[in-house]
Amino acid sequence: AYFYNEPSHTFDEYLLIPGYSSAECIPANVSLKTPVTRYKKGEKPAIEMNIPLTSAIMQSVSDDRMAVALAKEGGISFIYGSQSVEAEAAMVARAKAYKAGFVVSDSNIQPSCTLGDILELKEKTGHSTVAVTDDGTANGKLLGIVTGRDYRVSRMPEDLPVSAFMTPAAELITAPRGTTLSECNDIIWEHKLNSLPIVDENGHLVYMVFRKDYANHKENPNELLDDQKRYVVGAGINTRDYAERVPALLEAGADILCIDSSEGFSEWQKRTIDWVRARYGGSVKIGAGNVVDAEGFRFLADCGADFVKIGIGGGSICITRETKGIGRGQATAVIDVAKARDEYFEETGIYVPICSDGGIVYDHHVTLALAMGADFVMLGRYFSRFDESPTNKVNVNGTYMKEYWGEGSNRARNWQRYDLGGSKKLSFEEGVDSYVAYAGSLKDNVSLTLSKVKSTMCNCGALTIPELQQRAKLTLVSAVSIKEGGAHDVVLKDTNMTRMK
Ligand code: MZP
Repeated sequence: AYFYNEPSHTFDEYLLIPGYSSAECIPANVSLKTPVTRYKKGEKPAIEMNIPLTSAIMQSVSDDRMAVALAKEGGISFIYGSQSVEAEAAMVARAKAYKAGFVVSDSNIQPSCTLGDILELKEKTGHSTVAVTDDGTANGKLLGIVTGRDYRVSRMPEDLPVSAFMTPAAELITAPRGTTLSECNDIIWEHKLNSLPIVDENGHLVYMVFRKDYANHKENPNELLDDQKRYVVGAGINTRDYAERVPALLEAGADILCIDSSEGFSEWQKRTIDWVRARYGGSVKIGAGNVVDAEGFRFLADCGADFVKIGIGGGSICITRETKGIGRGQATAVIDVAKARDEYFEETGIYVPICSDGGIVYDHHVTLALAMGADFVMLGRYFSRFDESPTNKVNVNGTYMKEYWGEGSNRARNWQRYDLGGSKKLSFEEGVDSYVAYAGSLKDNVSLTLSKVKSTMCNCGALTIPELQQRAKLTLVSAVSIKEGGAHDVVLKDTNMTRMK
């Protein structure tokens, strides 16, 4: 057996030592832009993110709603693959159909719906506006808009011409009754309207379609858009059914794929990437993983992976280390793989971005992962706590929680993720089913997290992620000094106080 000389460490065992900060080093000057896909020296990556965050390929984390919310902030969601090909492709298509900034409604419902159905949909999705279309899809004809806190159907006085609602100077852009929801979105987008009157044959107003975020829309410079102002959307795949899944996801508009596996140093990943390259060449972008050492990285880089994901056993819901005895402390894994990534770049002139996946507990762990060499991170628990995650918000003993379960749990039954050519089942669990404390909106939390990341970067004298990677000074801390890092030797006034992470 080979024995590593050093123990493997995790993020909590490291601290950053500040470097010189010039007067320029202020959070407002920090750029968090980062590469996502491989590129040659002197060229630009095909896909970059404006913030270094991706959401985990998990049932309890990444669906179409999460994908849109995260892309709005500048990151990428990888929609979970542990569902049928059709269901995953439909989620990708819904996220891609969502036009940046000017979507009327992202929930559609059939005309036979009851008020109860609408309430249920609203509760499930958190949307305040629901469009009723004749076939329940965005391509169906728009029959009405149900809006407002009390879900009254918005009816307009029937005998008023639409011009009565417009200021004389306003350009009168209307749509006829029967316009589809998608068409309304297109018109709203094209003319940058706040609202679109739907009129009958006599030019009388039937109802108004409002831009979804009419009240508080502000352009976000970080928004991650590809062609045609659509959000960038990722999707998970497995090493079994890629011949059916990949074409369907690409057809639905996925911009980037990622092989979702608990252990990626395998022939199965090579076969999957080979198949994608043989069929699509380099035009389809595909990440692979997970690995925890230089050998695993080099294998996947040589296979042609666009990015490589790092992490085994560090996820908050993961019990792989306990059940199978495999894994490595996440910090050590990132440091080792980052070194291999840099050597690979030196040797081949090809930069293969790396993603630290799992085990981020505190916001400063994001900064540590980046300082250790990660180009971006993937988070599950973090995103599962937000309004936008697909799971139920439940009240447990007076506290709001969201459900969060691992892909290797009995609940998810994602056998493909743990598959090493065996039978189509999970033989034993590698993940748990859990609750996480509900934390509000993605936007508010991501902006707080990133403000902390930027602030620490300034302490290290870095205005970009590559500068942070070059300049960071990292130190291991002893168990005793970890204790020193928290509040200590004082009596906390609020004994139930949950300290802000
Ligand atoms: P975390 O952000 O919750 O700590 O970790 C999320 C990561 O854990 C995922 O991106 C994935 O790599 C991993 N994961 C997902 N399900 C399991 C499991 O059931 C798991 N064991 O380890």
